[in-house]
Amino acid sequence: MALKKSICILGMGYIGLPTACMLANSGYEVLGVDVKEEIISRLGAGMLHIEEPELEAIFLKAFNEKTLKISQDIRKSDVYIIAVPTPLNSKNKAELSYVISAAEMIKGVISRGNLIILESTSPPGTTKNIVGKIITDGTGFIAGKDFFLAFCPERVLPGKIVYELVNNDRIIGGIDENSAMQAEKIYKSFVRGKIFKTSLETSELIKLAENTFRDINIAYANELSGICEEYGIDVWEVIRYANMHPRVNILSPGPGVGGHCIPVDPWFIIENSKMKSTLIEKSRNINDGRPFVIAGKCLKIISGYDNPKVTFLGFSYKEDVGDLRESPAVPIYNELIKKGVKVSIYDPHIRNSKFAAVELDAACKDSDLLLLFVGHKVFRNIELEKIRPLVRNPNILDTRHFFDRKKLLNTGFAYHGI
Ligand code: SAJ
Repeated sequence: MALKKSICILGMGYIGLPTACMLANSGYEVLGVDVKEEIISRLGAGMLHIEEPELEAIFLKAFNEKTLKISQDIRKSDVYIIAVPTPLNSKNKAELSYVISAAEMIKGVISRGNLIILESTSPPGTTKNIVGKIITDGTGFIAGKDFFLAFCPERVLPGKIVYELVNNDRIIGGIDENSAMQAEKIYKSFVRGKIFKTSLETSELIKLAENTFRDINIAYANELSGICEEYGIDVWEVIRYANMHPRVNILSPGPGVGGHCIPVDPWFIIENSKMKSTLIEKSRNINDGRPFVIAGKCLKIISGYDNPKVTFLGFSYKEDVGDLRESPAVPIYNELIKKGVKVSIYDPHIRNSKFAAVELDAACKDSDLLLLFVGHKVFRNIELEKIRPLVRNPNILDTRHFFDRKKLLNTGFAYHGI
């Protein structure tokens, strides 16, 4: 019997781990590698370290069937997939040190004919000039001749990762056609969406262009909400009806743009570009300013109260996830604390964090303002009539247009929107 092809995935985070499970359940021998000991020991004991719908089932299948193994050390494989973080540094540039150390690890074990795929979102040129170059400098192997090199950006939505990994279309960039074809074979084992092949740099920019489009659109919605407020017009009604036009799709205003991708990727487009993109930068600044606008609104609402208390309903960066990365809730929280406001948090999705939430009743007790920061589905079960007697002053600031204003007024709360 032919030996199964082996794949080593570097980075066992939100993308690397689900991808490892998919491949392990699709006929490959997979080794999941991470440098963090606590991640390795949890996964090695058959326990997840991240919350994501449907992930546990596919992880346990691969883990129990031993097609997915976990290790802190890299091992010789046929294919190497890099899925490590590429955060933003203090100068708004891509921090590529994790990509560099992953490539250094691969350099030590790579053989002729192997395939390397970079999945981490990166500025154009990274796959060839960083990953490819490290391998060539260390081994003399030439990309496209001695080994295959591809970029295949992840495009899945946190909260729907497992579904979207299978069903989304994928873009694959290769240093040459053969590299793209080799990578396509790997993804075809579990992807039901279409797969499109292009050049390395094009695929790198496609990923950034998608998230930047969303950032600019949200910045527009946020700016529109400020303008509507000035005119005394309901921004949600404007957007709802404008979006009925067949060629308009304005996203929603909110308390800011969080997560590890949308607030980061627009900077990757402009970091090496000589053309000054005022649009991309301005949109980033508008969205980064939103938490301060919301904190200002909170302070205005509670301005007449002694020793005020604000209660966050939701604290994660978006609905139905426990992910706190770049959550705009944090700058709002800090701003309120700085102004001497007492703050409590109710977010049933958040665990193991210094912002770990208390129960709903305790969080709302003696509160002067409930700040609906993110509209988790479970919040639909909150009975505001029962919360009303617990609070000191019945105010709600709804940053997501989550509550029905009329129904809310019947519960005795005052409604404040954006
Ligand atoms: N947000 C708004 N208004 C909106 C939509 C979102 O304020 O109308 C805010 C959210 O509350 C959140 C932030 O933007 O704080 C980002 O949320 P998101 O749902 O727009 O995106 P992510 O970061 O969870 O996932 C994005 C997705 N990209 C696109 O939809 C183009 C996903 O497909 C990518 O795979 C992911 O980034 C990534 O990893 O790059």
